[in-house]
Parts: sequence; structure tokens; C-alpha cells
Amino acid sequence: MTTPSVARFIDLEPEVEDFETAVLAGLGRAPKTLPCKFFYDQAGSELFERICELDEYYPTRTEIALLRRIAAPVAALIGADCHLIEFGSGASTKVRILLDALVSPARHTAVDISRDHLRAAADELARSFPEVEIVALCADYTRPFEVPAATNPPHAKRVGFFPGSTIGNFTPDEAIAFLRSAAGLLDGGDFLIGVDLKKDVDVLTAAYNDGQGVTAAFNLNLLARVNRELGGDFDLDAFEHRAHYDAREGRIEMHLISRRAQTVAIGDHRFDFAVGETIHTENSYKYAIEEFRAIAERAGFTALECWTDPGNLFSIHYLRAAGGAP
Ligand code: AVI
Repeated sequence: MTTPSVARFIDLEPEVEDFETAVLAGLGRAPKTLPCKFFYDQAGSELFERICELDEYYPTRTEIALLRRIAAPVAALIGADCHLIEFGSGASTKVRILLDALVSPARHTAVDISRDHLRAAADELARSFPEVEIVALCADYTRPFEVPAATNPPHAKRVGFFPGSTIGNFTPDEAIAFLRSAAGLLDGGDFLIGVDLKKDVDVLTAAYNDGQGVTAAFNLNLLARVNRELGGDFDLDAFEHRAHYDAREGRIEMHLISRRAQTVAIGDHRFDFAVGETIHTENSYKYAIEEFRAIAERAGFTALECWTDPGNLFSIHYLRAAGGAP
């Protein structure tokens, strides 16, 4: 079937959690927190793209090289005529490696909450892969949603794709809940998922404390965003980025530390900070292969295959929903 070289756009009009409500609630807690999903405004997304190119931040280049290496066995496991679904598709860079390797993929659905970015990236994909039906689905993939069936063939096997170790930004319980709901959406299909591995603490901490200060700027942008969008008066020089590895939890924690005792105003609200007080902004969980397999199995998947890079930095798991086709 010949398809037009623009993506079909479906807007599920995701309800975006109110930034103001989340900020006021998070700063009102003890200890103070801000949710990491609010990192990604325009400035934050640009900073994240720079993070992905840093020498210290190994996950992106390692996963891309690994995906290139395993594309053929992954394509063999997936089989012909699949319906590929990427959760949080962003710039749709990594999925191109799969689309190049797959045998006559029927449809690719790119799911993302960022409407304009999604539409542009999906149109680019449609131009590059004119023989694949490309659909851009604007939705919040962290909440339940429906994916329209492929038209050709109508019952194409669904295969999920969730690269980047974004699953590590969920707590293990949230990761299980996400995987369970994805299992339902994939309708007995398969799931290819990138997961960052536990490793030397110095390598981990360097990845989140880069020498150029890009990760610090990314973290501090959250306060700048509060100032821009909510009329806050955070003095960015009065907070410092800090990231450390908590071995007991198996996670990198990112924080913003108050350099002095201070009061910050956001509209009519006031928040007091003691010197050294932190705002916890992100967790990034790291998993041994067996730990992630256990999580996948608790969510109803069978772990069929796992590949790692030669340095054992990053893993890609191939999961099959229990009861799915062999
Ligand atoms: C998007 N996510 C997988 C990144 C991570 O490594 O947890 C976000 C990030 N935070 C700081 N650097 C990168």
C-alpha cells in the first residue's frame, strides 16, 4: 500500500498535569520534591539533547550502538508485518534503526505528549519510510490510552519500544504498573525496552555531574521554569545541582541544594529553605539484568532475550506478554 509522506495525526488531548499544582504540592512537602517530568519544556528539552552528547553520559551512544548491533536478531524475533509502537518517541531517532531492519513493518505509531515536536518528527519518519503507515498519537503514555489498530494488515502483531532507560525514572512499583498497562495495550505482543545497568559508582556519578555543567543547567532549569511560568523569584545562584548514587535504592538521585537560608515566593505562596536543604528532582534507577527480569515478570511478561554492550553499561530486553503468540 502506498501511504502519503506525512504522518496521520491523532490527538487524544492528554490532560497535562497542572505545573502550578504540582510545584506548590512538591515544595510544600518535607523533604521538598519537584517531579522530573517537568524538566522537558523547550529549554529543558534542548539541554537534555546536549546531555545525550556528553562524553560522561554514556547511555545514549551505548544504546544506539547496541541497537545497531542487535537489529537483525530483534527483527527476526519480531517477524514480518508488525505494528511498532514507541512510548515517548521524542525525536524518533532510535526507532529508525529498527524500521530499517524490520521485514515489511505494517505501521509505526509514535506516542508522545509534546504535540508539535511529535508531529514534526513523525512527518520526517513518513518521508524516510514511505512504505510504512506512520501514525503520530498525542497522548500521555504514563496513563492508560488506546492505540488504533493498523489498517494493513488489520491484526498486525503489536510490538512496544521504550528506549533510553526512561523506565528508570519510575520507581520499581511505578515501572511494574506501567509495564502491566503496556501489556494490555500490546494485546499479547512483544516489548523491546532499554534499561541502564548497575555499574561502577564513579561512572554513574560522572554521568550526572558532567564537567561542562550541562546537567546542572538542566536541573536548575526547573527553577527557571517556575520563575518564567509561575512568577517565582528563585535566585538560581542560591541553589546548587547535586547528583549522587544511592546504592541501597540502586538509583541516582538528583537534588537542588539551597546554598543559604532563604525564602522563595511563588505568587502568594512562600517557601522557606534552610541552608543545605534539598529539593529532590529526579530518580534514575539502575538495574542488574536479573532485577529487571523480575520486574518484567511481575508485570506479566516473559523475558525472552537480553543483550548488553561489550562494556556492560546498558541492556536491551526483549519481553513477550504472557499468553502472547510464540
Ligand atoms: C530521560 N532519563 C532516562 C534520563 C536519565 O538518565 O535518567 C534523564 C537525565 N537526567 C539527568 N541526565 C539525564
